[in-house]
Amino acid sequence: MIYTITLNPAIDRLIKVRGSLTKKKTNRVNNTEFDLGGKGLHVSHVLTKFRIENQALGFIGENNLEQMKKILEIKEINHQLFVEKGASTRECIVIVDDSHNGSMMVTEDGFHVSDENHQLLIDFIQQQVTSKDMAIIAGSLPPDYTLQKLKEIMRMLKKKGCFIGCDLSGEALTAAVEMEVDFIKPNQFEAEELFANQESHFVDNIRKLAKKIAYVVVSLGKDGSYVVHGEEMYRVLPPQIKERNDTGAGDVFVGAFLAQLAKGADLQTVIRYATGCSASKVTKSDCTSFDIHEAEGFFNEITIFQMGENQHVIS
Ligand code: TA6
Repeated sequence: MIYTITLNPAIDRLIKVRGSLTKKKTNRVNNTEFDLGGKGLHVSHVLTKFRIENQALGFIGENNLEQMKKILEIKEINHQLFVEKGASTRECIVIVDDSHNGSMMVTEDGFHVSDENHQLLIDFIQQQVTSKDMAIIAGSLPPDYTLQKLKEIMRMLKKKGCFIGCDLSGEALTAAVEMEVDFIKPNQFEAEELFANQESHFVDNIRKLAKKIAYVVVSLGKDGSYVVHGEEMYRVLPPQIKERNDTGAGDVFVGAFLAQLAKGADLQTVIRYATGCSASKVTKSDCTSFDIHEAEGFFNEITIFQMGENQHVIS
């Protein structure tokens, strides 16, 4: 079982505007849709598409419970989300326009999670998670949710001996690194922040991280990624595609990566699926859709370059 943990879930309000989104201009809306939001929930959606048994854990607001439940049902998300009374699940506004030049995301903070609900999550992990499972904690922390609480979750998962992945940023990412989790996926800026006090070269710093963390991915958006596992380090170049909405591409990458790891695929296959699925996601206009067959069709267009002494292009 793979457990995804979304501490700060969201409903994505996808707004499509006509022409190019421009400041100081009246931007006219073509269409508005609601989609699943929150990084761990997105990962669950990907795992479900790969038919990997998974359960989404986290919290959900009482006030717009029905709307969120409907979205979870449409996306076939198996979940155990603890309901926060009197709270509303936040909205993340995602704006796309006709320029095919990236989406814009404006997100609310989210709701305060009570100590009782935090404890319910801890108890659930204690009772259900086993060493054979995988867990991925993804997305921002809710307001006032302390680093201590996040560390408590990580400690409980560590105690269980399961594989732990984290798609976190800032202090939460630092905590994940200190805890020596098994997988992280910072983007370039998050990684630079992490290496702020280190003098060595960016690539050497990534290599160093991989001495403590089994799988380190640094995503570079359109420019692909670095992937390091033990002594193996790869620079991955994605296929060239026509971009429609890049929101959620990182979550699809993480979901496909974990799905392939869970299936026992070799690292290069893992990288191909993660990169291909994420590219497929970017060609779609909503925040979650991607196509596994389309991703497989991209495999020949993905370049995987092995770095180090024995540098060579693998495909
Ligand atoms: O990665 C995209 C996304 O999952 C959006 O769908 C949106 O809900 C957002 O991230 C939430 O990110 P955050 O870091 O605030 O948890």
